[in-house]
Amino acid sequence: MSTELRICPICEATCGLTLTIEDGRVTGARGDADDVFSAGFICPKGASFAELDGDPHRLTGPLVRRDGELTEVSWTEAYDAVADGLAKVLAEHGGSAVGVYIGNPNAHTVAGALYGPMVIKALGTRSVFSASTLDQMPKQVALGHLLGSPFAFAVPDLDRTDHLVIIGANPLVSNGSLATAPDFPGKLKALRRRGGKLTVIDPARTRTAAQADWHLAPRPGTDAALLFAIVHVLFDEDLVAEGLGGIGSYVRGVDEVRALAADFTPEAVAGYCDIDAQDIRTLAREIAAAPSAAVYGRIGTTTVEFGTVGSWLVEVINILTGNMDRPGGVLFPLSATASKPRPPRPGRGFAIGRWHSRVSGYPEVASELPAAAVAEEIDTPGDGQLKALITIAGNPVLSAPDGERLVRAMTGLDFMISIDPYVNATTRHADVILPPPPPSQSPHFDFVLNNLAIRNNARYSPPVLPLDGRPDETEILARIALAIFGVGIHADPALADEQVIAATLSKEVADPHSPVAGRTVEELVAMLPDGPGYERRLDMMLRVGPYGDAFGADPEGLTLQRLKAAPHGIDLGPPRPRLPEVLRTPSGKVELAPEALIADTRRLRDSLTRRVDGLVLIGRRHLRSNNSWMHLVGGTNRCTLQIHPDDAAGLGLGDVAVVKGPGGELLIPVERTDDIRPGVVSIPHGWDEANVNRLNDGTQLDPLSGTSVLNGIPVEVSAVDPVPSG
Ligand SMILES: Nc1nc2c(c(=O)[nH]1)N[C@H]1C(S)=C(S)[C@@H](COP(=O)(O)OP(=O)(O)OC[C@H]3O[C@@H](n4cnc5c(=O)[nH]c(N)nc54)[C@H](O)[C@@H]3O)O[C@H]1N2
Ligand SMILES: Nc1nc2c(c(=O)[nH]1)N[C@H]1C(S)=C(S)[C@@H](COP(=O)(O)OP(=O)(O)OC[C@H]3O[C@@H](n4cnc5c(=O)[nH]c(N)nc54)[C@H](O)[C@@H]3O)O[C@H]1N2
Ligand code: SF4
Ligand SMILES: [Mo]
Repeated sequence: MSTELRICPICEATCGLTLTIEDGRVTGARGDADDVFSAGFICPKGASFAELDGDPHRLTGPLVRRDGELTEVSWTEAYDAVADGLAKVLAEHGGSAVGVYIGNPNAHTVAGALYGPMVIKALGTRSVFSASTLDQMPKQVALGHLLGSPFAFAVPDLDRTDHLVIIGANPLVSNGSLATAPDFPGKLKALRRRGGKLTVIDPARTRTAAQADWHLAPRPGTDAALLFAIVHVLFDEDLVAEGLGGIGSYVRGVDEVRALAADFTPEAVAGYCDIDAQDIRTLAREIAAAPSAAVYGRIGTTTVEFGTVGSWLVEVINILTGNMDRPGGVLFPLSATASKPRPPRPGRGFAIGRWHSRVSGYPEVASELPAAAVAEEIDTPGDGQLKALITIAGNPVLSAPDGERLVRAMTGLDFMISIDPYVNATTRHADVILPPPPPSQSPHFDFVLNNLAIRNNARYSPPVLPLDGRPDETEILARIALAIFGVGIHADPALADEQVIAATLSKEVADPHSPVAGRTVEELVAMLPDGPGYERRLDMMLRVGPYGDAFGADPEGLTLQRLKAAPHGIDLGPPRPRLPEVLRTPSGKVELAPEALIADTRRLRDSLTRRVDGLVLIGRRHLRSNNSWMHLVGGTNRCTLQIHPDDAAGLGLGDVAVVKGPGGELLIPVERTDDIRPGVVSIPHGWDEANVNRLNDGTQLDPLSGTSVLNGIPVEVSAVDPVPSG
């Protein structure tokens, strides 16, 4: 028996785990007490690492469709099938006829961070879809308009804040998102121990809400109006922070926001949000009065009708109360693989709609089209129709609206590849499934999530166990890219890495502000360690990064070798104020009142008077599951309809109900609970047998971000008659 360290790849908290290894496989997992970032925390999902890693349902080899059936083949045969299938589509229709769907785990794998983009680039396709438009894209669009960069996430300073306002998130279950923080439960307890306050705004009394000092339960989909009313009170009662807490000279548009907020009095929104006007005033005063405060919005504020407006207003409140870019408020992390900050300079700004989707004309957002549009782009004939699809770590049939249409569409494709360890609702329609090895055989570095970490850190896990004769996921994706580039799928995958390294370093040496300005690419390449391409790339990124050794120029600086010598990770300190560095607007300032948001404010104002009757649907997550796939390894979660007992009684529900939405209906067991407010029902997503997203026809999107409305959908619930048993 031995132990090995491995960062958990399951959720955004990135906990360090100590794995027990017996007979060449993982048999247990516990929190690594010496991990510089997570200090021993583990949740039930991480604790099931061994079951997940050794899950017998995981594919061990590739499958290729032969005579209609997915059939086990050798890797060589599978690669040939990929090369042939792609070559046909590319020859007849070009790379633009190939769509790519990027799923959530790409944020958690080395392959997803470094090699998925290569496949997209090779295709040159504009039909890129991802889980982002089922998730956080509204936040990115808001940040893009405000700061000029859709990736400049400001994260709540959980360790130091005096008042944390959580809106539309349940981190005690999700372990946090867009705020990479192990041990959220411990951090919330510490907040209250140091005399801080926790406010939770959520239509359900979640585990997080149950811990709060104050829980407000609005009607789903109304956060933007609620937040606007808080902004209104900040102006109305003269609560805007003097000098905006130090960033005043970097902010323009305050007066425009004041004017926009004029109509959103607490009294005007109270009925719409179903929140007492006085409570809104109190909340605004408390946020303004706290020595520091952080408003943190997640899924419940983004996957809604006014997702981008709501996400914008979260930051507007943080800015107006002087809490942006200061300790205790919200701060911009600086990852070890981010590019080293250059002197502040105006940027090109941010715009959506550089191209539009073919069928519905949806604008491009951050180089993507809405996930809700995949099916129509495949099943609508005409010029530019998608003929092939590559899914990488995604399950859009269950995750996106109207999966049934997507299934029908996929069966009409000329060719489909899925890179996924499981046969599931999506991948079962592929012509080729290429399974990555389990996490124990894969490397780990958080290229994406370190940009969201509440404390800067760098940690690297090499593969814990040797590959059992199969390719790494980085190799699988590199080979697909090489096939598309015309180099050949059986070429050395290292070619792809060396090309990226040469291109990146050429740019660096030519940039006068780079730490390696003026040096030669050859010299730098020669300094990279022998090893897998992903390690060479990681070393390169670290060395030209903010903490790097600048290829020897700063002998104290970070290299992969140093990182490997620190298996529990290297702490890089708390995020420091650095707003001027992240600003990329043409004005070089925070644009507090961007045009696009001003325009959408009108739509919000008009909706305030809309009559609302009937039930609305929201989602929920389970401690022991992850989106559509972790309940595959068992667990105690249940896919039920949660409903307030009064609503259930009023509808005369039995044990099972029929739920009807704009897109379809489903039968589902009923769970009565007063943890959910009347007028609201909840169903978790990701369940094949009761796919909640079939209730959604996919036509309702937040127009600024192309993000599906997944929370706040009107539904009808009725009893099944006669009530079936069980
Ligand atoms: N109604 C409703 N719908 C929702 C949501 C909601 O709250 N309500 N949430 C939305 C959100 S936030 C998200 S992020 C999306 C998720 O949407 P998706 O990303 O489409 O779905 P996941 O269920 O995360 O699917 C992950 C897939 O990756 C595979 N996988 C796991 N590990 C690996 C790996 O290491 N490599 C590869 N190649 N594959 C791997 C799994 O088998 C699975 O097929 O769902 C969205 N859908
Ligand atoms: N255990 C577990 N952890 C996970 C996942 C998982 O499936 N399981 N998924 C991962 C992924 S992909 C993501 S993106 C994150 C998401 O992390 P979170 O954003 O924390 O996700 P949820 O737990 O769905 O919390 C969303 C909350 O919003 C509430 N809500 C719904 N509608 C509204 C509304 O209109 N207004 C307000 N104010 N609240 C609303 C819901 O009741 C719910 O409690 O979690 C990640 N972590
Ligand atoms: S909180 Fe997330 S990263 Fe930490 S052990 Fe659980 S699943 Fe893994
Ligand atoms: Mo997500």
